[in-house]
This record gives sequence, structure tokens and C-alpha cells, in this order.
Amino acid sequence: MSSILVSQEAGVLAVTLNRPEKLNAFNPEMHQELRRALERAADEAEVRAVLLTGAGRAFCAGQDLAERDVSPGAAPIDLSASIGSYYNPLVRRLRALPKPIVCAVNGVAAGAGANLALACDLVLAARSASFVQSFSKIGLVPDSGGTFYLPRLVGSARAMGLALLGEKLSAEDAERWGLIWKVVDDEGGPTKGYGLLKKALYASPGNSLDAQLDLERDLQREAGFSEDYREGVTAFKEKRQPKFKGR
Ligand code: LHQ
Repeated sequence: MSSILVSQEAGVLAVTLNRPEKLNAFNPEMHQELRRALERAADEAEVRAVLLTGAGRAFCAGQDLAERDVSPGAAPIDLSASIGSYYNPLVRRLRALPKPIVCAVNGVAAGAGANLALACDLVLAARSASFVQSFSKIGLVPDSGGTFYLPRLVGSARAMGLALLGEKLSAEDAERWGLIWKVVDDEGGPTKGYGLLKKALYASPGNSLDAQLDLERDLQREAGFSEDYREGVTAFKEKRQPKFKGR
């Protein structure tokens, strides 16, 4: 599976970071694919804007920390190499792109993932999203433009607090502090169920009642295994709005 999903509709190039099991942490492949997508956005006249988001429950957890051997006997690692090859060119590419880049932060944005969001032109965040300058937790310095954007966006006191403490900042506080443009409600739909119901309705015209009843049974079986079904029923029983995750 590709580590970036790209689709184009009505002039918008939608780019989705797609390593959800790793909270969309960056590895070299993801950097290279993102670079190609941004080059396409810059080059193609039909692309009028870029929408950057993440698959699953996170936006991006920054560098994939499993990529490097930090065990006691291992050779020292020169982090400036990947910053020079990947992160700094990415921040510069975002700044130079002659089209607006909207970042839709769908979940946690940590480390370089948080600063990737800040390097976009307009940042929207789902109400459940959060921002973490997690670098200090692993003995590092905020990179990917963090020490440039943070004090400019929120002032030096808040920038220093975020960087030193590495605490999660909620999307609502991020909006209040001026770190981002706006919080929007979480997407909310039971995406998997929607996909299954489309299958059923599109198959319907060509099916007999018997065949359609069988199809409904099979699709319902699948829907019943989804997390969203459990959440939907639980929310109903608890008399609250469901929080669907699309899976
Ligand atoms: C991850 C990661 C991750 C791998 C979660 N890597 N697996 C630039 C250049 C060169 C080198 C160094 O760095 C940089 C820039 C940077 O970005 S440095 C900062 C790197 N990022 C971090 O330090 C963030 C680390 N992650 C976290 O603090 C938490 O995972 C956050 C706050 C993002 C989310 O917390 P939770 O919602 O509690 O999720 P979790 O911690 O349980 O993570 C879920 C899974 O994702 C887990 O794997 P598992 O197999 O146990 O389910 C994590 O290991 C994995 N994961 N971040 N960066």
C-alpha cells in the first residue's frame, strides 16, 4: 500500500498521509511520495489548491522513531542528514508552493507532524485533534520550522511552554491561541457503513429480491463487525451523539 493517497477533484489535490498503523509517522518513502505530490500540485494548472490530511486517528506523529537503531552499541546517528534531505526541503516546498495549502488536522499532530501542519497556509483541526511539540520528550529540538512558526504564531511565552513541556494542546486551545485558523466538528459519519450501503443500492437494480436479500445479509454481517456499529448502538443506549471513526 502506498504511504500517501492522492486524489484530485474540482481543482483540489487531496493528499492523505497513509501509514495509519504508525500514526502516519514519516519514513523516507512517505517523504518521497509527498514530495512528488507537491511537485504535481505546483506543476499542474488544473490543481488550484492542496488539501493535506491523515488517514486514521492521527494526522502525523512526526519522524518514525522505529527507523533508527539507538541501542547502546549502535553508531551515533547524524540527524542533520534526514533533516537536510527531507524535512527542510518539505517546509521550503510548502512555503514556495504558488497555490494555497489547507491542512485538515484530523487527529494528533506530534513532532515534525505538528510543525508540518503549521507550515501550511490555512490550518483546520477536528475538535478531537491535538498538537504536541514532543521533541523535548526524546531530547530533541523542535525542527521542521517549529522554532520559526511557534513564536510568531503564539508568542514566545507560549512557544517556550509548548516546546519545553511537550504537552498536548487541544484543537480548541490551538484556535484560541492563534496557532491555527479554526476548529471544525469531527467528520462523524460511519464511513464503512456508507460504503456498504452504496454497494447494496447500486447492486439493487440488477438483482432479484432473493439476490438482494442475500446481499443485504452479507453486507450487514460486515457492517456488524465494524467499530462504528458498536459505537452507534452504545451511543443510542447512552442517549448521546455517536463518535464514528469510519472503521
Ligand atoms: C509511532 C510513532 C512514531 C513510530 C506513534 N514513530 N511509531 C526529524 C529528523 C530526524 C530525526 C528525528 O526527528 C525528527 C523530527 C521528529 O518528528 S522528532 C519527534 C518524533 N515524534 C514523536 O516523538 C512522537 C511520538 N509519539 C507520541 O508521542 C505518541 O504516540 C502520540 C502523542 C503521537 C500519540 O499518543 P497515543 O494516542 O497515546 O498513541 P500511542 O503512543 O499508543 O501510539 C500508537 C502506535 O503508534 C504505537 O504503536 P503500537 O504498535 O504500540 O500500537 C506507537 O509506537 C506508534 N507511534 N508515534 N513517531
